[in-house]
Amino acid sequence: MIPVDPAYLPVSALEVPRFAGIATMMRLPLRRLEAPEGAEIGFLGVPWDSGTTNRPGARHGPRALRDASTMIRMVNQATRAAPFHTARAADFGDATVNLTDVGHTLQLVQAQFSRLHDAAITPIMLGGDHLMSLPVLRALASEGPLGFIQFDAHTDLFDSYFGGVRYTHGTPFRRAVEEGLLDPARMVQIGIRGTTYDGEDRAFAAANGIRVVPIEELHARGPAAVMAEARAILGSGRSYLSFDIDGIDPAFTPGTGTPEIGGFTPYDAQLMLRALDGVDIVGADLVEVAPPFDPHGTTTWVGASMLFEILCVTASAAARRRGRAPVICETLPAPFAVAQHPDQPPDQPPGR
Ligand SMILES: [Mn+2]
Repeated sequence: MIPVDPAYLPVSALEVPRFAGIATMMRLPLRRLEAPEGAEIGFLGVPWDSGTTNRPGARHGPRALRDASTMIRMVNQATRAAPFHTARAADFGDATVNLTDVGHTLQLVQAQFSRLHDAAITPIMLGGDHLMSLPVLRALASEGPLGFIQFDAHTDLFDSYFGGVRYTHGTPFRRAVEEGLLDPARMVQIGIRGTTYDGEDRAFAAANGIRVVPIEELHARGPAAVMAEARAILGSGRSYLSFDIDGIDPAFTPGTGTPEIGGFTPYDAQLMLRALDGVDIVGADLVEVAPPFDPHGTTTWVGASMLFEILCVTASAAARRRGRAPVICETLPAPFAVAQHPDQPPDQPPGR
């Protein structure tokens, strides 16, 4: 494998133990937002959780994810993807936020992601709570509405909380649709479940043509069938990938603000993320990891591992936009072809 630039390869654990040194994301080089040129993928943390409606703690997510991510190696053994060889990735540290002012934070975070976007760097945001996807979308949608795939227990399409507060982690995608940042006809939300208020968010989704895949449907049809449909919805246009760690069952990821039982497994999530290879992903995030509720570190470890899957498909898209083929590790045998399990019922996508 020949990397695009050896200066952007992670520190190898074959040379320096992974517990040693300063923990950058996946042991990538640390770069400054003030001089971002050269990178093609940029991790940027948003240590902010003032949008949470229940248990806070996601402000500690970025640092914990960096520590856990030092376990990540070079190659995806399931797909042979070599993301660090495919695109130049770097860690841009954490965005400046204002924990006491939602509006100011939305402005600050948008401006910092715009710096990456203006330098043609594809951002991967480390949350932080899910409200922080909104300023990232505002930074990325300058060329028009985006397609959108969301893995989550909740739609985050609610209108307001606490007597009219319109900016919480339960409302970002309602705002994003209203602002024209997302194309509702190219939106899909997977894993929705749990108790709810009155169904108003689902009514908004239905009225706008947003495809919601409830967890019951995902379990019944399986990841392959659901992702075939999701890819058709996203199409070939620019798309954003948002992964809320609470989409995964809290048996695996208890360290989050609003856990809901009955979720998908980490393996389901890996299969679904791998199925996004070839989609034109122009930005991504992983949010809602709350280390104070994660005493054993399982949630951060799952989150860091999902970020590697996200990086693989995002690096692939960044390379394709530049006319390069994604690098694969030819030393590995051809991947096992994961198909729909024969025990799954026949695929019958419902009408939208
Ligand atoms: Mn969410």
